[in-house]
Amino acid sequence: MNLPLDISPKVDSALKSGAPVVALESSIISHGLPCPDNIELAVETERLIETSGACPATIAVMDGRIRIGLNLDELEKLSSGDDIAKLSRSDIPVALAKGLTGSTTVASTMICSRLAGIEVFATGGIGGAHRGAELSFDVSADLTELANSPVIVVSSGAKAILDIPKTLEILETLGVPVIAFGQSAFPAFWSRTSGFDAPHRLDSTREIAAAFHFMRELNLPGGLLIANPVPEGSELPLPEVNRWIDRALLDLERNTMHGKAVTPFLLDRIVGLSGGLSLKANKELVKGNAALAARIARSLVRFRASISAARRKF
Ligand code: PSU
Ligand code: MN
Repeated sequence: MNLPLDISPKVDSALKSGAPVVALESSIISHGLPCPDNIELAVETERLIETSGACPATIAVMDGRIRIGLNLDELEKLSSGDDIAKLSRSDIPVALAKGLTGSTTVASTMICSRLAGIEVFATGGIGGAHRGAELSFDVSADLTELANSPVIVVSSGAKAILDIPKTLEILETLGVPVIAFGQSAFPAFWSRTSGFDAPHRLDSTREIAAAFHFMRELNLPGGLLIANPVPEGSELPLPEVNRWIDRALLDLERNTMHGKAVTPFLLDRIVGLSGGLSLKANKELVKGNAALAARIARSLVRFRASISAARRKF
């Protein structure tokens, strides 16, 4: 492969032996959460995936090389530097050309996962259509990437700061299967329900593995979006969340912020407005998604083994 791509020995041996692997993004570390909560969560999430029987692989670009599986020093660097670039799909080729260091968003983590052969990826909430997107045209590249890269993205839905119905409409147009896990409602990041139903509901990780298998067999590009609600005890009430969001959006207008700075600005403002409650919920939902992603990765291995066993019989 003519790419500066390094897979850590641990992740490499897991992939080669067909063991379950779960990718993790790094933009959430550098731009989604304050320090030191970000590094604590990054380490804890990796540990949780390990104890759930899968190999964690945090992804970033370091000095112009795509890195799959980071060590503690590297995670710390991404958690404490103010000058870490936020790299989405359109930024990756330039970052490699310039030898930059940057954190990967959902979109670019999907691209790197595909390159490494990782099929399951855990995050917090995906990007989507921002409120007012009909005027600003601010729609995250996460959505188009879900239609392109074959990865199961385990999230708590789209971030509640976004326009959820518009985001769901775009995903439908793109033909991305959006699947709520264990409930009908599409979750809203810090809250278990957004007030809108997800197009699909599945209740077992085996069914998710089967859906992904058939997506591949149908030769459909792209992945699945799994929407896993925040754990019950950590949920924040939607009406209160919406008050914080409205206030943060007013501050955003005053700051005339745009582009990739918008999402980190809003998340940070809401941590302040909620007195840290949103941060606590964000950490718990990421851990919940990591644990579910590990179960899905294990189910995928088992599902494939059962299919090849069945094939051998006939
Ligand atoms: N999940 C979180 N916090 C985050 C993100 C996800 O709990 O900060 C990041 C992801 O990297 C996602 C990005 O891709 O926010 C969306 O940014 P934008 O809206 O600029 O595309
Ligand atoms: Mn945007």
